[in-house]
Amino acid sequence: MQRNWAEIHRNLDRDLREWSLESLHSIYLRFGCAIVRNAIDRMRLAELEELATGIYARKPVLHISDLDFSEETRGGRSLFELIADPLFKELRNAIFEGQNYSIHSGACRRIQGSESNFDWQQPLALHLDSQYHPFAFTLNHWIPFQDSGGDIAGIQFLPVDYRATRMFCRFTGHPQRSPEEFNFHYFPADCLNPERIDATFGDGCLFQPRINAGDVILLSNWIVHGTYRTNAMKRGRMNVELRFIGECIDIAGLVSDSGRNPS
Ligand SMILES: O=C(O)CCC(=O)C(=O)O
Ligand SMILES: [Fe+2]
Repeated sequence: MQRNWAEIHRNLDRDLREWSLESLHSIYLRFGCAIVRNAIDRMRLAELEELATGIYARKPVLHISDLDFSEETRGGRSLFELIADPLFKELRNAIFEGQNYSIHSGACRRIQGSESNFDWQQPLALHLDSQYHPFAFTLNHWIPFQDSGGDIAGIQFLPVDYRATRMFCRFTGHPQRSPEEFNFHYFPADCLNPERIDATFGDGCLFQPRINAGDVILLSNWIVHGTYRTNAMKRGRMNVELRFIGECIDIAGLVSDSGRNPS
């Protein structure tokens, strides 16, 4: 189905002050994602970036966790400070209405630039986090330390609601072949090839925003996404991911454009 992707991308991308809880919750349900611009105090972001750089210098692993920040600062600082604005907690409560939720993880990741030569992670191909993580609905906050998606590798994602995404990925809840690493045997091998995505949703469906220091992207374990890096993006990027997990694979409240459940 061809949709007006440029308009959808614009609609889900707003400044913190332009979102209400109702508009953010409803856009997140409808498109499986949203961008909240200028949601983080820059000083706080810069302080945590400096701490992250220091921790990584001593500990060259793929991901450093919120526990590392806690140990580094004797319990003084946490990555979760980045989503201190009350809107984020209100959104969590709305999304997980009717079920309990808890912190799944708080972590940093570094993605290699096209011409940098560190031992950072290579760009991630399109995936669902549920191919790696539990199936229970998980709200992810993706937060870059630098302005990214321009000169620096950003992120891309397919703004489609979580149940339509799950159907597109032909997820049935049952293994589809003998066990593989993580949960990959629950998904057909070719379900996320870019041609199939374009053929199903139309050109321009993937959103590859410029996403700046101070902005937050709301994603989930049921959204198609991956690193967005072109050859022009020479420098590496560091970002934070903050995840909250519920008890169920589903969340309440999803209705389609026509007011019916999309089935
Ligand atoms: O940061 C990236 O490039 C990919 C991040 C990702 O896959 C995630 O946050 O789940
Ligand atoms: Fe991911």
